[in-house]
Amino acid sequence: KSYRVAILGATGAVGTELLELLEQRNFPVSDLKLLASERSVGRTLQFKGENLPIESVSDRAFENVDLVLASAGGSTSKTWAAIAVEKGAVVIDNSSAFRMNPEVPLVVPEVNPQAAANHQGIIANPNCTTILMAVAVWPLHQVKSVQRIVAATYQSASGAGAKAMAEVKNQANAILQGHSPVAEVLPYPLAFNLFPHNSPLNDFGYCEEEMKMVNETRKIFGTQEIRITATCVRVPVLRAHSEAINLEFEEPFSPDEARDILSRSPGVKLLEDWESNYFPMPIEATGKDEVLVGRIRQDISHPHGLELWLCGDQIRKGAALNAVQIAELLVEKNLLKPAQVYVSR
Ligand code: A2P
Ligand code: 11C
Repeated sequence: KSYRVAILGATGAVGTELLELLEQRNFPVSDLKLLASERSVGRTLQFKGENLPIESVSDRAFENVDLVLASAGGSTSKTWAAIAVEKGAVVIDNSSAFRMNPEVPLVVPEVNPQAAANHQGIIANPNCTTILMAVAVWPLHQVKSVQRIVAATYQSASGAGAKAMAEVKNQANAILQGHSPVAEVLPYPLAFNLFPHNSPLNDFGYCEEEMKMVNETRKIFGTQEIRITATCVRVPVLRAHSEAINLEFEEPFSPDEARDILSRSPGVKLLEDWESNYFPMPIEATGKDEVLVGRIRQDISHPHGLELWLCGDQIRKGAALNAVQIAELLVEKNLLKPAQVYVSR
C-alpha cells in the first residue's frame, strides 16, 4: 500500500529534509504535494528525479491526502492542522502548537511508540533539543530511575530555520571582510558569538525552549516526577545541537554500565576515545541519524550522578527524521487512517 503525502513548509530547512528522507527511506508515497506560502509559488523541488511544483496552502490542498508532514511554524499549524484532519488526513506536526495538548500524542519512536496508537488525527513531533535528550536518557531511565536532569544546550542556527542558517554564513563572511555583521532573522549576530536562547521568558526567568525540555520530556517519559532544569544557548553551528547533561539517579549508576546500555540502545551511537580526547562534535553529528553520546563519567559532586555529552543533527533526528519515523510507525501499526474523533481546534 502507498500513501498520498503532503509536506506543509516544504521549502524550509525541515521541509527539504523531509523530502530527502521520504526518498532515501523509500517511504511508500503514491502522490506528493509540496505546500508553502504564496511567496514560494513558481518554485519547484525535486523528488525521485521529478520536479514538483510548490503550491500555496489552502483548504483544497488537503483533499485526497492521507498524511501531512507539517513544519511551517506554530501559527500555520494552528490554522491548517484541524482542516487537514477534517479532510481525512493524519497530521504529524513539527511545531509546538499541539505538543502539550493532552489529546495529542507526543512521540519519540525509540521512547514511547505506544502513544501513537491513541492519535485523533494529530501527532506532535517534539522539540529538537528534547528529542535528542530523550533518546539518550530513556534507556538509562529504564534501568535506574532518573530523579533529576540538569541540561545545558549549544543549539545550532538551523533551529531558527533556513534563513537563520544563511544569515550566519553571511555574518561570518562580513566579519572576515572587516564589515559589521547584519542580524535580521536572529536577534543578535551569531557568527563568532553566542547568546541565550531568545524565545519568550516566563516569570521565573526560563525561556520557552527551556520549558519545552522540562514539560515535553515529562510527557514523553510519561511521568511528572522527574525534576528537570535547562539553560539553552544558541551557538554559531549550522545544523547540529549539542547538550551537556547531568543526571541524578535513585541509586549509583556506574559509567561503564551506562556505556554498556547506551552501546545497545536504538538511535544512539557511543563515540568516546578517552586517549585522544575525541568525543561527539557537531561536525560528526551532521547528516547522521543517530544521537552521538560520549564523555560519560561519574559526577564527582554526587554519588548517584552521571555526566554525559551528546550531539545530534537538529534537522534530522531533531525534526525531519523523527517525523518520518513516526510516519513509518503509523504505517507499520496500521494507524495511518482518518481520525474518528477530532482534536478540538
Ligand atoms: P516559504 O518558503 O514560502 O516562506 P524555516 O523553518 O526553514 O524558516 O521554513 C519555514 C517553512 O514554513 C517554509 O517552507 C515556509 O514557506 C513555510 N511557511 C511559513 N509561513 C507560512 C504560511 N503562512 N503558510 C504556509 N507556509 C508557510
Ligand atoms: C531552536 N529548538 O533550536 C528550537 C527551534 O519547539 O520546535 C524549534 C522550536 C520547536 O531554536
